[in-house]
Amino acid sequence: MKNKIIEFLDLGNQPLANSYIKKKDLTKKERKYRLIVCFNKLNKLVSIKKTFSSKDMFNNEYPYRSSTSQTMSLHLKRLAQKIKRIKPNKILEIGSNDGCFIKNFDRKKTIGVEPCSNVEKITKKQKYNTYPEFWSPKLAKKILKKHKKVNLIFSSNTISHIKNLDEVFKGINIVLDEKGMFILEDPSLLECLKKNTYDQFYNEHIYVFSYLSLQKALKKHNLEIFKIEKLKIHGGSNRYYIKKKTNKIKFHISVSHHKFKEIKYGLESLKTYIKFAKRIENSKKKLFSIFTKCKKNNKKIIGYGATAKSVTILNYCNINNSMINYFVDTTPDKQNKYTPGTKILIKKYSNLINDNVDYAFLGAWNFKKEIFTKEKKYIKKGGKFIIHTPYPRII
Ligand code: JHZ
Repeated sequence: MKNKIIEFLDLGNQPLANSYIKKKDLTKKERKYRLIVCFNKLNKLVSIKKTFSSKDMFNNEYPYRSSTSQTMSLHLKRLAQKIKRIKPNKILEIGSNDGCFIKNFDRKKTIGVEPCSNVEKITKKQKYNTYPEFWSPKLAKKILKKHKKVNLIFSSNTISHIKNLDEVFKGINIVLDEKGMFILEDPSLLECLKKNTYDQFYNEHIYVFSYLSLQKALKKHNLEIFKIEKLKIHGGSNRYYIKKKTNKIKFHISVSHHKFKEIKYGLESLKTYIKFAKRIENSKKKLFSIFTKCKKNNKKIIGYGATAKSVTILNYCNINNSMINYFVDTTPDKQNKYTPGTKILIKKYSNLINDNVDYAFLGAWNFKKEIFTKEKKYIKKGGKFIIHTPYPRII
């Protein structure tokens, strides 16, 4: 098939998400790239065109901490409780971040893999067995030698960040017990398209998986998805339960249901992606006009949650520090720095009412429920939020 990889969405020039700028570096030239999203007609993978080396993105200055959201902590705690019931001998987590998941288990039971050494230090200090390395077949062999085969591997919001999926799954095959399972959670392409959350695309998200694309990538390595759970986390994700082909666990009905839904929505067809791109162009215009109207009326707008995702939105929609006064964020490593590209100051979270905020742009829209509960008083006093999904509006 000629031209099997088709570019369908151009999100413009973008800086690297998560590369928050220190005050002293504000005048330095930022590294930028063209964020183009592609659809591979053959293997159905949706991916970004320009990728960066893992070391460029995940190093000893990585700011993101999974534990900063109560929703995420609770989500992983609940999964841990479920896993405890099946009594695995060992749990290996790929991308263990600050231990948000592994801390739910006995230290002797877990192995964490986290290449961002500043984050890995957190779990190491707490005496968790963690490797400050990138996941690879070489590391899988090292782990196998030391710990033998494991019967549970978990990875949340990590596999879509690794370009070479073949190496990922080779590693899984090395260390996963024949009767074990690999649980993988990542944003759902179907939900991304339905909710117009184009901000799921940025340099770290090399792929946004569908069941259709993931199962094809796994098949090459004799791995199979035998159950799927739809999750609300991060604006709509899927939890895929994966086994070795030789393992005779029965396939759950959720797999065929999910497959049907994806095909029905058109995830196999280029037309669906072209329509999505048109919706995103309109979304950009609408969001920009909301900001300009608010500014014309001299309203104070701040950003709430300086997410990696919001880097895509702000840079694509040309919303900068003339429109947003500052961001608030609970992550210490982001505070007193500036947002990539748009150079908006990120402040430590403070009360929106005392700060006389009129509108808060919801960068962390995926934690809307948690944030709206926290900001009850602000909302009661007439404080509003600006959100871009499923379409730009004031709420
Ligand atoms: P959150 C990161 O993306 C990067 P981001 C990565 N690529 C990925 O896939 C996902 O995580 C999982 C703040 N916040 O989770 C904390 C508040 O300030 O949506 C965080 O900075 N107050 C690995 O950055 C940000 O918002 C709050 O009340 O898009 C949330 O970031 C809450 C709830 C959050 O991921």
